[in-house]
Amino acid sequence: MCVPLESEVRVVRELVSRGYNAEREAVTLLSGAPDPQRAIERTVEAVPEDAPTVTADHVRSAVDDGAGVSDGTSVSDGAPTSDNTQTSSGGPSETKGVNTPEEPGANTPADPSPGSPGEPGTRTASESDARTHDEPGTRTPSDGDAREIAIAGDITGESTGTGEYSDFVSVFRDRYERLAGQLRGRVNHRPTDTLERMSGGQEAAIVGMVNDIRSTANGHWLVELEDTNGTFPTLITKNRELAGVVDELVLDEVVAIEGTLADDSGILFADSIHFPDVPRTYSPSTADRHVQAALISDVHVGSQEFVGEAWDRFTEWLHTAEADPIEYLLIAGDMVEGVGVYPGQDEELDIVDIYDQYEAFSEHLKQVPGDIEVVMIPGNHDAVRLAEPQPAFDEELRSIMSAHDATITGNPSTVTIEGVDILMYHGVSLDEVIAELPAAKASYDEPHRAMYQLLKKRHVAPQYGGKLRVAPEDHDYLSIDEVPDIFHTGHVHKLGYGTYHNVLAVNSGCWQAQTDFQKRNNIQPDFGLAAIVDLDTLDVTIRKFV
Ligand code: D5M
Ligand code: FE
Ligand code: ZN
Repeated sequence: MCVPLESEVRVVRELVSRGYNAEREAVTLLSGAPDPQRAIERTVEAVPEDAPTVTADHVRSAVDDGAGVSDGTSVSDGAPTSDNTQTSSGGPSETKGVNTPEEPGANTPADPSPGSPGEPGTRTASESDARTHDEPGTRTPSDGDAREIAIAGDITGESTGTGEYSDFVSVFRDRYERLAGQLRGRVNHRPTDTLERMSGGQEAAIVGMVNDIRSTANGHWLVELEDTNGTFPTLITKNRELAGVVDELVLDEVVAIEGTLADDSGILFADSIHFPDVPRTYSPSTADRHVQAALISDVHVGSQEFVGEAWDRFTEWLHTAEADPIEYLLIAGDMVEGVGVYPGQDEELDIVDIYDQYEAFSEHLKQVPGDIEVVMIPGNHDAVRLAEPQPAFDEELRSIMSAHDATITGNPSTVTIEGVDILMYHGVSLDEVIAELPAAKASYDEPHRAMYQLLKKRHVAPQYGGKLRVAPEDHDYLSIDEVPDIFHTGHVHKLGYGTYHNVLAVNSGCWQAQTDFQKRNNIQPDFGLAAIVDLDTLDVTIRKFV
């Protein structure tokens, strides 16, 4: 029985073992064939004895002769056929919708019959040409003419921080100014130092950073706000509806509290709390044409738990006609497993040298079709400074990962693709938001709800300190100045998505099976999944590759 081939790397290895070199396009065609093993056999038979290199033409002629190889109807002898996949090469299953998929891959996939134009999973008839007629299963490379990509809010090359105390003061001042600016027009606020001079019983409002949250002996809440003039206490009484909002507050975020001053003007009794937030009526921008982006993160190459087979299936699928609309691949950090990230991590390393890990990652990235535009930001396992904002990979790492000519930018960054603003952030703060907030508002099972909180607070790292390190810079790169159309994070290794005030939030899963740490903590990671986003509608489809 032959071994199923699931990636270009394996196609290349197979050809090399038979003494052939191959043109890149030939490898792409072979790995995208419904049955790559059989396509290789046919091709090798068709290559003239004196030709050392397998060309794309060789593959095409072999595939033409070999009935059942290219039409997507054959079932390969070696490849396992799964009950809910639609092609013999092990195509992924899908779910579609705008809520958290309860069970990704549970939906019935499209009918596998080839050649019926317009049906899901089949290339549209209007675009068919001689080549697609011959090879309905293979990706047609896009020429990239319609592509537009721009980056904003990237720290790379702009870092001014020297680590001095004054830098921390300026980054906090800037955080306050940016977020307070979003709130000032909405309330009739007063500076904290003027409030105690006002006469008691008056209505007043404060725009401030949350400096302290404490419960009183009577079960009320004391929330101290700080502005550039000083601090002022507010009281949120337990029997008010407002008390339900207190559990959403975290230290260092900026809010406005409106209320009534006590008789002695020493405290403000809160009537309402305002977050910088995203307007409810926000109307996201979309692309002018049907084009898709695949959103992933946390590849963790170098870990013993890296799921290479799922990755191979994913990249193989990207070579099929079904993935034709995918012109962008966004990777939100943790390309590699890194070294020394957590105590005991070395025991689970497959590749112990960080540069070797990036070499291996680069090989995996080469499996992605060359016409797909790749965008990458770093995460906490990557070889850049840990403190956020994190700059993009340096020259040495870029040269290792140069094969794909990816757009390499900092964490966080706003990447504008065909008019759609995508805020990419790795997501270390999500751990903190999930730890601080009640499960109904943020949990590992619904990571997108934790993302909603970041949008509401208009800051990707609202709470300073804890595990998350913030680098002192002259301005705050972590505040969300402009509302994004899509917010993409990773880090928690759980897949979840949904919309918050019309902004699409997607937390991608990972490509790493359960680690010892996760086993001990009973965490079930979502691995081998890709979120495919239609940039013209912001619809999401989850594809499963395990
Ligand atoms: O993060 C993956 C997820 O698992 C994220 O929620 C942090 C958590 N995690 C994983 N390992 C540890 C250890 N050893 N301590 C604390 N938290 C951990 P990632 O960035 O991929 O490690
Ligand atoms: Fe990770
Ligand atoms: Zn991470």
